[in-house]
Amino acid sequence: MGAEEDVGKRIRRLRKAIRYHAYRYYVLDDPEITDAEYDALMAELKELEAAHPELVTPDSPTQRVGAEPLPQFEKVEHRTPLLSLDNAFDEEEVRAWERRIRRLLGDDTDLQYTVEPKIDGLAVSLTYEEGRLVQGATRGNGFVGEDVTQNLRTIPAIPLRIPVVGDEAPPAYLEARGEVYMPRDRFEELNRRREEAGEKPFANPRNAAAGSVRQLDSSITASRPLSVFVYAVEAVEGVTVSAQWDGLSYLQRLGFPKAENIARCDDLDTALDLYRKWLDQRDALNYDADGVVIKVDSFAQQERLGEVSHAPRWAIAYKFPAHEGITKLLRIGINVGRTGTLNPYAELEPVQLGGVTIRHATLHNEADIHRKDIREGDTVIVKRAGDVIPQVVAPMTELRTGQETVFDMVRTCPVCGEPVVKPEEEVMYYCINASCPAQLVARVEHFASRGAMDIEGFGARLAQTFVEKGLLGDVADFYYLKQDDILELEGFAEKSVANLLAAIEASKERPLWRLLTGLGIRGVGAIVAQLLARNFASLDELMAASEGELEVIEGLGPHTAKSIVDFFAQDRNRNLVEKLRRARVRMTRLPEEEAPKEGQLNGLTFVITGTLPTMSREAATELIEAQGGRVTSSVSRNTSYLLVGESPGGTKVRRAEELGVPSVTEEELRELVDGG
Ligand code: 5U1
Repeated sequence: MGAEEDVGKRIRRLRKAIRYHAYRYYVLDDPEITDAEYDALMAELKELEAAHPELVTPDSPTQRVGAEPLPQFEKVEHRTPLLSLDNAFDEEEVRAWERRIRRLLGDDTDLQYTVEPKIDGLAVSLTYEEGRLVQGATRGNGFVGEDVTQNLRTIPAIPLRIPVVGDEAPPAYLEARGEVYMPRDRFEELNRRREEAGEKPFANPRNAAAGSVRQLDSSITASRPLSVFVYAVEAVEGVTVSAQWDGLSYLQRLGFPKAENIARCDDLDTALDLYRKWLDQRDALNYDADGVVIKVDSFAQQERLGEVSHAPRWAIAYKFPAHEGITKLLRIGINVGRTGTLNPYAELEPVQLGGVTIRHATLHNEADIHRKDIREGDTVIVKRAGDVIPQVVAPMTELRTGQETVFDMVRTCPVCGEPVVKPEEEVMYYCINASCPAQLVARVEHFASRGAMDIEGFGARLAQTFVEKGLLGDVADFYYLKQDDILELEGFAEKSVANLLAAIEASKERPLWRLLTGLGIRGVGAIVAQLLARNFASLDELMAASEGELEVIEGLGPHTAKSIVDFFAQDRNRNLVEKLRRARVRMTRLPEEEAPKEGQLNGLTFVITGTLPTMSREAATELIEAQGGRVTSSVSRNTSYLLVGESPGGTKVRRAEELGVPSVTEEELRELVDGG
């Protein structure tokens, strides 16, 4: 098959997919993919058509804007079309936009810009005659929309009558344009209620807003928590408005809701600073915004600039990096975890998400892969938000070529080649070969990690090398390493060997809970290990405990109790403990491990969000716990402080705000500890 034919096929597939998603979005209000993903499909199609103009057809989705209005609503022809916006995805594109408009207006022209959030909702036009709302319409295809007046009348933020302000009568005619949206907190509440009632939850606030406005029964719209943000005076009689900023102020004077933090600025650098500020706050806002809109303020200049193909030259949408994207799943690989779990992961064609290049995503387990019908070779939707591990959300089955392969779980361990097993009640497969090198690498890495024995400078790469070279056959071998053995490894010199041996030596004196964590017993992480150290004075005492004795410890479940007993019942593990003992690794608890801690943070509960400037989460947790505080994963009324780093999670920040939980920075935490 020739390359040309391949391109033709891809173009046809893309068109089919775009039409399908446009229909789901515009007609059914039930999209299956995000705007960003839709944009990505359209961008690919545009690119292919630009490279192969002979393949452009008049019915290609690139050749028209929007989709047909729903047949059930009355149609409304807009007096002036509702335009769309050109997008910019990086600063250079915004600067190129400014250069273009400066060329058109004359290089030395004074320019002012407004910077507004680009709210992810449903575009509407609101028409008032003699101060009364007479028509509310959706955008539709930009030229013809739907008459949704009855529905928009139910939204409290939309004035039904424009009041007389001072001695100023309402304008004889006004058309305002804006975006109907659903505040995030109300959206979450609505979805909770829908799920409780067994109804399908909305995918996101935009779908919820659009679905609510486009209801034939307006009492349904009335029951939905909607709001509006108006961003333009499209037409007004009897009043002169000569700039965007003045238009916004005028609308506010007439009683339309004021959007927060809209600014007017004198240069593009300030506008770009504002973009960065919005981007920083994006997750903490109570509405979904997918970028900012930068507009030339003066209407006279707007008029001179005009528009091209349904988008004004005088405005640009500078989009935020997407949290979701589309890419190709090249291969499904398997990682072997330290307990022998076989963890499937997706190897992806690199894709930018939230400003980070994503090459791998988790696939959880075999059952999940089949439930979502994810196949090797699929075009897939991937998602990454905040500090969450990237995930494959779903395949785009409409883009399948027939070449995709259904995933078949391996029957043998990809590292040691031994057969794998799947306990009946579990979803995971395991390699049960105790000497599997992959498990050993993972166990060694875990033992040395900051959350366990904290052997400084020993990470994943060294774990791999030391196991491969046969220097570590189990975790106790750390304490029997010889200078000369390490010196033979590439990249090591006397100084670095001495540093590593000193770090290993220092780890011998770690608190008991760290050793317990480092052993890698299933179900025993740092928290359980600390609980155990509080209840047992030594490793020997713990090893002698029965399941019954363990089960009665508050906070310890029967599964973990069994797992601990099973672990120490194995000769291999008992031998390991003896080997560690001979190396003089501490096996008794430190006095401070015994009782609940007393400290500056006694009784306080923290939740951590975002990346802290100088500490890892483990280090922050350790610091808090060392001072008697607790760290939990979600914000509640019992949370004392939200410890906030860079790129914090929006839900945690909002919840903390709602509940009045104060936020602290890493620096403030240190002050609490040092100066309290
Ligand atoms: N804030 C804002 N959003 N928004 C969307 N302004 C704005 N302007 C738009 C659109 C589509 O369009 C006009 C510039 C034509």
